[in-house]
Amino acid sequence: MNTDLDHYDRHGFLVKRQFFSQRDIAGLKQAVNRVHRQWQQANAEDLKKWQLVNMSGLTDPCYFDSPIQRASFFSALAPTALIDLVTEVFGEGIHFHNSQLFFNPQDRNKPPYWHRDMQYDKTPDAEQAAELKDMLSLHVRIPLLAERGLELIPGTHRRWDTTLEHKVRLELDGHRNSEDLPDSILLSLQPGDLVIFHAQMIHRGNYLLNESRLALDLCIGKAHRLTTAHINPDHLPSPQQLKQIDDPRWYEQSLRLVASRQ
Ligand SMILES: O=C(O)CCC(=O)C(=O)O
Repeated sequence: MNTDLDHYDRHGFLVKRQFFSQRDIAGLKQAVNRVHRQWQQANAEDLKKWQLVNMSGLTDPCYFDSPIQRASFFSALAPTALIDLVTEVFGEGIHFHNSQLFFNPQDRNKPPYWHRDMQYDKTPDAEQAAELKDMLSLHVRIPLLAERGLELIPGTHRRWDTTLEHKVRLELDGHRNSEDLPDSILLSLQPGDLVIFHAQMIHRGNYLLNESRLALDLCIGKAHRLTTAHINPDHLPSPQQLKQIDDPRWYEQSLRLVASRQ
């Protein structure tokens, strides 16, 4: 069996050390910083009021001066080596869903929160549990700064919660979602490292251990009725723009899914 797939199947994540060159990371960091600065200016009040820890939709046209600048960002997010790795491990039919950036809250003492991504949708918990084995929703994590910033509970991509996890994650019976949970691991990552993990496994950030944090995250996956509806066409290239993207495979698949919704 493919060792990456074997690791992922057992634990719900895989880490590829120094998958990206420092040159790739420098290019991504420059492009991401440009978007992030614009977003920070537009969201200064909310950043403080809500102590925000992430932004999403970095590919939105509002952040780019020209279609070619945007196309080159799409190319940088999904290089051929990354698409090939993901295809080798998870098979064909992967689409790009969205992009995010995780950073420290202004108040670093804000407690991080354990969650499974879809708990913030309206889908009942029991339905999410039932669908777990049929869903492939992945985070592709690309730290742009060294961090100890991501905590995961291995194995929770294929089993539902223990009683304690359930109470902590959903803050039941007086529990807080920031309480420590058993069997978690905290990843130490360097720029160049790549992490791929299941969006529905139990995970949280860590803001205290990182002086500053800039963790780029791509959401990708295979079509599923609970997730495909949330793809935002504004964050995808136009069909004409595909020609300007070095390796458009993930974006072609997203556009196909969006077209099939109509
Ligand atoms: O890295 C983090 O801060 C948390 C990550 C997270 O919540 C997510 O990827 O959904």
